[in-house]
Amino acid sequence: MGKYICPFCSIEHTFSEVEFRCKNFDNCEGRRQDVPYAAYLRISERSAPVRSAVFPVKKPLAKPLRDLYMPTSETCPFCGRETNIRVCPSCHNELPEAVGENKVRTIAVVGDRDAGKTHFLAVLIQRIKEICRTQGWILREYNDDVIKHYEENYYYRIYEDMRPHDLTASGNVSGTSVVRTPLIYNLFMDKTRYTLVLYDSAGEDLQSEAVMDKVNQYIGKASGVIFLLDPTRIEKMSMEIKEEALKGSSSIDRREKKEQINTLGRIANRIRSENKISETTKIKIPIVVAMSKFDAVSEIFPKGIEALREPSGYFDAGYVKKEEWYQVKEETESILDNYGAKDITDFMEKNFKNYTYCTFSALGESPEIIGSEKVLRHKPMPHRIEDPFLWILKECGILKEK
Ligand SMILES: Nc1nc2c(ncn2[C@@H]2O[C@H](COP(=O)(O)OP(=O)(O)OP(=O)(O)O)[C@@H](O)[C@H]2O)c(=O)[nH]1
Ligand SMILES: [Mg+2]
Ligand SMILES: [Zn+2]
Ligand SMILES: [Zn+2]
Repeated sequence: MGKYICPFCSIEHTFSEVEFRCKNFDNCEGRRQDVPYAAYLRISERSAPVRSAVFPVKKPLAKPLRDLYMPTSETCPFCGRETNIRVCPSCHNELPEAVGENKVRTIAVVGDRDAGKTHFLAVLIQRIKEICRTQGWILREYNDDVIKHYEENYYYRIYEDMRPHDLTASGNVSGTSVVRTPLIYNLFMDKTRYTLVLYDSAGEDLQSEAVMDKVNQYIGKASGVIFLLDPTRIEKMSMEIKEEALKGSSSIDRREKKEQINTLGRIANRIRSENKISETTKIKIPIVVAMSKFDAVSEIFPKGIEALREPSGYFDAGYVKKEEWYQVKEETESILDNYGAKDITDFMEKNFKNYTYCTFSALGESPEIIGSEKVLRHKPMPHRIEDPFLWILKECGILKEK
């Protein structure tokens, strides 16, 4: 209690350490080059942008209250104007309001290159908005930057240009980066407001623990992790998939593909080192292994795989149905075990306390290859894409299970 983790730089602070930014953006005398913000952007001090003053609270709250409440406003020591813009003392980014109420939940979407993370996030947001409409909830972008970020880096390409996304560029660069910019939403459910912070990752960055240390700190601090597993990379499965579907469902050469278990291993290591969890203790952070690209593999699955073929029943219900979830988990796990991915299920069992499995498709069909281009014949037709997300919300105490 009384602490929060910055959704931008992942550094933990106590409530009383919060700082404020002057609202007098253009005329404040305290305007100067914002060096902590430049460090967050990984640009040199010299090129730091000039922004209005950032300052700590003048009089901290009395000790017993200090850990209970986050200060809500302060006056600028330079121009005297009152401000309620709370910023992180480490990176100077504006903090979502829910930070002070401990109602921020962060979800890390991870997996190898080409596993489908970017398409998953692009389509998931649309699907969650649909669910919210049926339930009378609201999912709203945290600010205009998020609207722009989502539209430009996730939405337009597949809903309007009808072309699949390129693989995501590494976040290990200076300046702004798509993957270092989280997607932040406010979720209004009944009378409660939550802030959801969704992190995409570049599979390329997850190939090295040294890079992960620099750009993927959020993984170890996340409220939940979604690990996307690419079925077209599970050898026994890929041998049965039609050539055309296989080609359309992948952007990298077969020889470039790495074993997915190794990435899962690095994720576990990252969580262990961040939270000082020993090798012999199971990790408690909820994690779901979500098999992507179901459309490309559904044909090859044997009889008995039934729940996975049905649309998700949580859409109308607005809660996680225990029985349905159990079937989804069992069927996915049995597919992994039967198609030679038992290394994954064994690893999960050994390393995680709170884990589950599911299967989804973001696009609903393989992109088509025309000449040297990949195109989408239809707008995304997702299948069970909400499942991993809703399970994490349940584990975070936001959604009910019945
Ligand atoms: N058949 C099928 N293919 C998909 C689906 N989603 C993604 N793909 C294919 O997988 C490729 C990679 O998807 P991305 O979402 O870019 O993968 P990523 O995990 O973000 O990859 P990195 O950014 O490199 O980490 C796409 O270009 C598509 O060819 C899907 O739902 N069905
Ligand atoms: Mg990507
Ligand atoms: Zn920060
Ligand atoms: Zn000022």
